[in-house]
Amino acid sequence: MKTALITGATSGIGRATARIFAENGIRLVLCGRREERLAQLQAELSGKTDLHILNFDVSDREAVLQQIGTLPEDFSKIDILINNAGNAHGLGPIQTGSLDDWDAMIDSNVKGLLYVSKAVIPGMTERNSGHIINIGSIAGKEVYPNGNVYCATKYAVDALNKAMRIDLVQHGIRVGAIHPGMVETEFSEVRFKGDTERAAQVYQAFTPLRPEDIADIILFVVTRPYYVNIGEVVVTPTAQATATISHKK
Ligand code: NDP
Ligand code: 8X3
Repeated sequence: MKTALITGATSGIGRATARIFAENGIRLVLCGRREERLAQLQAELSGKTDLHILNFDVSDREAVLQQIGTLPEDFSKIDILINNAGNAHGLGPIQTGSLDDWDAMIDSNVKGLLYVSKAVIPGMTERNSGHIINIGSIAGKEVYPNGNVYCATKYAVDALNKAMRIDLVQHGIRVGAIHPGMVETEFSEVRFKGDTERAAQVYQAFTPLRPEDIADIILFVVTRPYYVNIGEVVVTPTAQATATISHKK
């Protein structure tokens, strides 16, 4: 049985991935800050697979290293790492951007991804096996108006995904990124600081991706034969051609 560690498992893409992995008999280490959501997932999925929850903020490096470093033996050999935790905070021109929003995005999307990777990769290099999936974004392929710092963090994820692929190839570790366009999750609610009406408008007048669509792709990527490495997948709703060009009715 393989073991997967998923960050950001309490919502959206991470939660959908936890569910499909559980259905497919993958042992789970599920991470997030919202303890009650983790407990709910544990209750929902523990009949389907072995599951352990970790409650930490990915930007707290001591907590990341301590919690992943002291996993119970049954869960300590991570075969699959899903670096998913992250969010956008705000959408506006750089000249009026908030330093707190910038810190939050850089701390979770970039530094958090690095801290978790630092905690997991040594076990993989020791065993000369493993699979890392980094959740990037089309925002890491194309800068769009008002996206500035969020785009910069996702460009960093794209660069780190490529860097991991290069540095880890000698250890037989697979590395790949998924770069989604618009997926209807809590992403826009977080970006617009709880303004649910504005968040809902993002997904109106076209059919957005569902988190389950991304989870399906992740399952496909991690279930290929070991000699197959999928380096990156860019996936958008059919109605979205680029970050800024969508066909809305
Ligand atoms: P959600 O807001 O639904 O989920 C975000 C998840 O990340 C939550 O589980 C949240 O958990 C976790 N998270 C955020 N910050 C931290 C932190 N500092 N420490 C620990 N966990 C954290 O959004 P999505 O599912 O859409 O987002 C998942 C990933 O997908 C993100 O990296 C996002 O950038 C990316 N993405 C999303 C797209 C979209 O359109 N939705 C498109 C392209 C990429 P908790 O709050 O419990 O800690
Ligand atoms: C989330 C998708 O287009 O809002 O990364 O940047 S987008």
